Amino acid sequence: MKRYTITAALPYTNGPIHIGHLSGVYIPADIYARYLRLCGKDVVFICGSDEHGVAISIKASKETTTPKSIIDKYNKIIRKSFESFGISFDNYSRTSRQIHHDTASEFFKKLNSSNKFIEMTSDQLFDKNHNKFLADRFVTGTCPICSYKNAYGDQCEKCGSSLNANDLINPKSTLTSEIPILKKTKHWYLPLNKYENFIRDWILDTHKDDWKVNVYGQVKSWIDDGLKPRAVTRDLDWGIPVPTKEAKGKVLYVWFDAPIGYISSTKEWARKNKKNWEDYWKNDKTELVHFIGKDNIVFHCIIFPSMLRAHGGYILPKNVPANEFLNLEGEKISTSKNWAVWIHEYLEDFPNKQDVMRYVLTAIMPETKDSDFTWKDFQAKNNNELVAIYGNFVNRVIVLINKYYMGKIPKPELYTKDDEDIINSIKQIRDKISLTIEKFRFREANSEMIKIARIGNKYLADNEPWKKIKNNPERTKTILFISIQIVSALAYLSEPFLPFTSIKLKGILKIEKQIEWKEILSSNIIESGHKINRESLLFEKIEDAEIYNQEQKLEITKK
Ligand code: B3M
Ligand code: ZN
Repeated sequence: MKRYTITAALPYTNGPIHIGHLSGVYIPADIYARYLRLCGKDVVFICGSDEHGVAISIKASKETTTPKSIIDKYNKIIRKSFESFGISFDNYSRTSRQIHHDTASEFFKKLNSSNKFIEMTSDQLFDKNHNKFLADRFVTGTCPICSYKNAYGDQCEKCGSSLNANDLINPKSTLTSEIPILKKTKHWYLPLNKYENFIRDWILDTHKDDWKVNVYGQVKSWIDDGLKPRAVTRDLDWGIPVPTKEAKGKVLYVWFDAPIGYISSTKEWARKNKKNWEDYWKNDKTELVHFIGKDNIVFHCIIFPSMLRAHGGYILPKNVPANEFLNLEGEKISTSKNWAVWIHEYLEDFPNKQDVMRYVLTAIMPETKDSDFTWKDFQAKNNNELVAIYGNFVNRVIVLINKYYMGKIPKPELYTKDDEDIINSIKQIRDKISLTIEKFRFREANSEMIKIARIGNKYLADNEPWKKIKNNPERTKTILFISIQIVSALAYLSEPFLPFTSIKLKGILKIEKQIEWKEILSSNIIESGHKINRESLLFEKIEDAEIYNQEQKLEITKK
């Protein structure tokens, strides 16, 4: 049985998550994991909270509290948002846990003892008033690549370049706005320059056709520019202590420890489930896939793979299907400006409408370029697609079977070519969904899924069973028998996209059996004589007033 390790970027626990996170990372990863499980594959779907790094210290000082209370607070909120949205992680860990500290420390020690690092003393930015070195987000300045004025010491959010604090032009401390001085300090560096050929052979020479253009392009431009040694330690007081005596008071760079979090989360899961974690990380038959946003490409395609390579024994990702960004009402989502649709707030305003948001975020997923979420489009997709196509088709079939046969599935008595054609076309869609999901084209897969209901509606409209019930009962029975097979197929095939709806629909149909994906519709899913429940609505129309409220909520944040 084929084995898969699927990871989704570990969210920083310095704030709640919003629709951009879901659309870019967690929904595609969840669709992929659910689909593979339905294919009978051995899947572990891994995530957890990223609880180190400067972003967390900064948030703590803003809220005048400790990093620990920040991570506890947001870990709880984020975990709940994922759970209520049906993101089906097999394990959601935290990088503050002992198992992770141990795993990351061991990893560092192994690289250190096999001389994979270089140790260098150099001048680093230092804030005299706070008596602190200014790494990563503790310093901002002008980006040397795109001239954006507020780039961070580790990354420019404008052009996406990953930076070193010393590269910034006119650096300023974010603690005091002071101009920092330079002070000498020693750090451990991974000499990425030594891994250039490895990355070139592995990605540039072999993955031109099966990796996404945006991912391949970023890797290529990094390699073309030439890689430099990168520090994996920091002078900070929040993080995993560097496990060597000479590094007292220093911690591991958050981007060194965080990806190891995938490994420690897998270990934690394996321990709980009596599995061997190494099967998922060290067996070259296992496919490792990282779901991330575009700002994380360099870490997952260059730095982490180089770490794994330096360590030895680990598999490399088979693919890294990074997405672009989602905008909101035409503007960049911004946490600091509160320009976002927060998941925990959405759930309060629209309880039980997780699938609606999942559907919309899949339909507009920023797969090849940035895309835009608008509340009006959200409403239109709900009303014109989920209600008018999916819900309507299912409802018509369930109502008619209840009305004509008291809910008992009729026996088909008179087939026409049309019936066979329709079943074949649904089977083709099933295979098209497989193909597109396997190629990470989730938007297309989602639109194929809704096509099933569209075809079902057309079949009903063309065959008009309600006009035949009196003078052609044999034909009516067959049409409704075929229709209920399509409804059942939809219950299975929409599961990766609309997991809550799928459960609800299976409940109405009273079907429980497990069917492997490629077997769906290869025989009847539901038999004559089986009794189904009465109809109940799968989707409700969303009124203008509800949309207006959401738009107002955003308007207010602009003021
Ligand atoms: N926490 C960055 C982010 O949320 C980071 C991802 C870690 S994945 C190992 O964008
Ligand atoms: Zn820039």
